[in-house]
Amino acid sequence: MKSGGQTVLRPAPIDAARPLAADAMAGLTAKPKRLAPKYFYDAAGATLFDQITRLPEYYPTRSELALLRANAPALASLFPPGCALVEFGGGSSRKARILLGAAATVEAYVPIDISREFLQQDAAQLRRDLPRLAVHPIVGDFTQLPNLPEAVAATPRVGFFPGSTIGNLEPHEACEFLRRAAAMLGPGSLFAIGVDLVKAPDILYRAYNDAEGVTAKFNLNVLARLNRELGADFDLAAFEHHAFYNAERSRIEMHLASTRRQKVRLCGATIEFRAGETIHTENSYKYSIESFQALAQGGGWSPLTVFSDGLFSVHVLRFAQG
Ligand code: AVJ
Repeated sequence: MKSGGQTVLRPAPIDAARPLAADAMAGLTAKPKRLAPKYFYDAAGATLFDQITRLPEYYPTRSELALLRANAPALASLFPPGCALVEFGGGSSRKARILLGAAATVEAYVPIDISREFLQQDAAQLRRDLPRLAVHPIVGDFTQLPNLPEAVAATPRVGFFPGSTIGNLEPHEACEFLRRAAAMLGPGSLFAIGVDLVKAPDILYRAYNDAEGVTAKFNLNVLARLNRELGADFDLAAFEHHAFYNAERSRIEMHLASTRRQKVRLCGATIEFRAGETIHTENSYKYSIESFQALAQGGGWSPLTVFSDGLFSVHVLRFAQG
């Protein structure tokens, strides 16, 4: 901002210890430039993602909800009596409620999410709707795998990781996550995981390039967030949403491409962009049923059953040994 030739400082909190500032700085000074997909989800990003889940082109949410509804009794019949349902980074209990409604045997629900406010609201509503259920929300990043609450220390566990969020991890990270989830959930536990499937590239392409441009807004919102929270000066009109299927690596890639040569200020530094240079903002890995089962086995889990409609899959895994 300029005023009478003087640079007016914005009230930009500059704190390298803050994960967003430190990560944004590291990612935007790296080659190639990148930003982690977890930063999409501020309040505006969560609203945009919610709109994505209702787009005609974005099949994953509809497919997964239908699979959960159709197979909830079969899934629930596998749950150990008196178990705790532990949900990783779900964003809302909407999908867990389908399982909770079919499995009267679930005693406790432990949602793990990064948003405290959201978790508390959701937990309060769930306690009203299902008074017999003990709800123990944990504030945390699902990849950090926080300790489970004392109250479920002696309870058999069922993990639940819907939404194909596991697709944001590199396959070796997903394997490591599954290994650590096994250690956290313990021997004999089950794990239900939603995983998007490899399919015709045009279907995948459309799911991330919707006609309304909601996914483009969602992608660009990460730059708006850096402007809002870090006082950066990204010109959103000078970046374009790029999403494409990388068949060699079985993943959708999302990028933000600079439409021209430009400089952006961020946390006291100047970030330079060449015309066409991109920021890599997301990978969304797609698996076949077999390739995900092989990954799960590498992480210590045995495939028990899988539900699929050809577009999306819900895997049920068991952790046999300690
Ligand atoms: C929440 C990671 C499963 O990869 O489909 C949707 C995020 N990005 N549209 C996905 C997303 C663009 C979504 N996941």
